[in-house]
Amino acid sequence: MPDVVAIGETMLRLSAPAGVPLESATHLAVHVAGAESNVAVALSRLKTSAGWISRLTDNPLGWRIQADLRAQGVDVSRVLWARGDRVGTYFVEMGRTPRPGRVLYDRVGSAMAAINADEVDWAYVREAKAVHLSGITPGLSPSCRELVARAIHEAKAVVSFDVNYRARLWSPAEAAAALAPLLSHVTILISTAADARQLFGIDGPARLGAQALRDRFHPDVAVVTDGVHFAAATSQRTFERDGYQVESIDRIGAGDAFAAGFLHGYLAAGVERGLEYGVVLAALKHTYLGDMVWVSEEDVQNVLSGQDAWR
Ligand code: KDG
Repeated sequence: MPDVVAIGETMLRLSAPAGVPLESATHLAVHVAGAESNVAVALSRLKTSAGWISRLTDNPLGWRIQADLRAQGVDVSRVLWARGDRVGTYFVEMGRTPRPGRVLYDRVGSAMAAINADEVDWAYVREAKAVHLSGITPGLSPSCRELVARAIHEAKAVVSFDVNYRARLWSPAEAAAALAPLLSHVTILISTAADARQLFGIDGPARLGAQALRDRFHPDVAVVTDGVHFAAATSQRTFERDGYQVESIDRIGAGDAFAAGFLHGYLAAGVERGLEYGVVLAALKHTYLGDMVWVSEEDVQNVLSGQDAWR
């Protein structure tokens, strides 16, 4: 049984090459992309075993997702398979300062949106040391909302929850109303400073944001990130950590990399180690195209020691 079980939707991400607008792209790169499976992949690469639960369509697009996650060592044995429905996709146009990137979802009616919580192997979830969820899933459909509530209820150990607000799914008010009752049952609550502000009106520096989130929802640990620049985590004590300078190729998935690093470090040695690994993984993710961070323990140690890997 894996140490961590992540639950959520994974799509195929179709990206135009950097500098090419979607409206004129002649080819699109295909990447397997899902906030929770990104976390499972990074954990697995760091040797924290991970499983992923979702619902996929039984066709070549679903098989592609299964194959890529399995290739990263993620246990996909509990994925539910649909005959109909479809695999969600999304299109990405890469931004370059000062032009923002563009994301177009095509995921309504996906196999995951129609998941039935009664079909999930909850015994598998109960045996994990941690369950990782995100605020994307409850925004997908009523049955996904039920699934997340059930997962929190069934989990016997750590529940890690990344707020992950997605404006293309719902409004801040809708998201806040749906997430608030769930957040008061999680162990680790992770949010960007922007999401904490938009959804919960929590403003100010990451340290105060983390404290305010903990006061509001009472998780064991509240973590607030400010892009790659800074992160703070509050439990009995508050820890802070500066991020690393990055040469960014692709920022999508950096928040998931942070969550994976945090969870990996937290499970091994507590909050401070979690923060340390979180900021390293977020920085490393920026250097890879696609959603996944192709990290190894050696990469983490190189960043932590300021080593140039060529030496
Ligand atoms: O964090 C990256 C993910 O958000 C992205 O790959 C797509 O999971 C996704 C979503 O639902 O937005």
